[in-house]
Amino acid sequence: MIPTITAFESSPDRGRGLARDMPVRWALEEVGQAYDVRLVSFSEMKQTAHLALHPFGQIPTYEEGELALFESGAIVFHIAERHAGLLPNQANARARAIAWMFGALTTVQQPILERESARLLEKDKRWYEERLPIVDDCVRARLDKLSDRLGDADWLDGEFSAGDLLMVTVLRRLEGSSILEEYPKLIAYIARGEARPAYTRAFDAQFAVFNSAPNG
Ligand code: GTB
Repeated sequence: MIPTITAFESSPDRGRGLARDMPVRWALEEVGQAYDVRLVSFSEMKQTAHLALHPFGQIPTYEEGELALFESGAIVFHIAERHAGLLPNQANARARAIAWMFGALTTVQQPILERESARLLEKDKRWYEERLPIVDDCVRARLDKLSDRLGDADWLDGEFSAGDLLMVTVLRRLEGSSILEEYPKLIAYIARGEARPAYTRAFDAQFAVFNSAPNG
């Protein structure tokens, strides 16, 4: 059965693959599962039909027969559990890969999103100049340890896993920022993720949506 995911009809990231349909597309490509995409507008996301799929009125969603899922991490986990290639078979290695999935989406992503929202929403606040170095240091605290742990390895724990897929996706939110330049090992790690053929297919597919939009 071919699953259907939802994605932005018109992504505010202008085709940079930063919206959360990207990790889902990437996971599907990694395991060789074909998928359909239903594009939704911002207003459609808030209507009853979409809210039945996603309680918070967001993308992505995932439909497969009678199953409807929301949350990109849960969707990637579902795909990784149902197909070979994204989680190791050995029980302890599998548990560790799952720990990296949670680590990416919670411990690492949280300060990155906090920094993003400070830069986006607090620029004109009187505390902004004082707050920015604080949120930057919170990001650095995570990246320091992540970079140390990765060391010279290609991936976080042996073979590429759903943990790496989500970690690379989260780190990409920092691409183009000066903070990432302090971490050459993480830049190389992101580049390895982006060089995977499955990543390229997923990126191209979401870019094609942006490119074909009327004002794309
Ligand atoms: N925790 C959820 C998940 O991982 O699935 C978060 C889902 C989410 O944030 N969805 C966003 C959404 O639907 C799109 S991806 N927003 C519409 C709304 O809430 O009304 C987040 C996103 C949006 C834009 C950019 N960008 O422009 O760079 C990047 C990421």
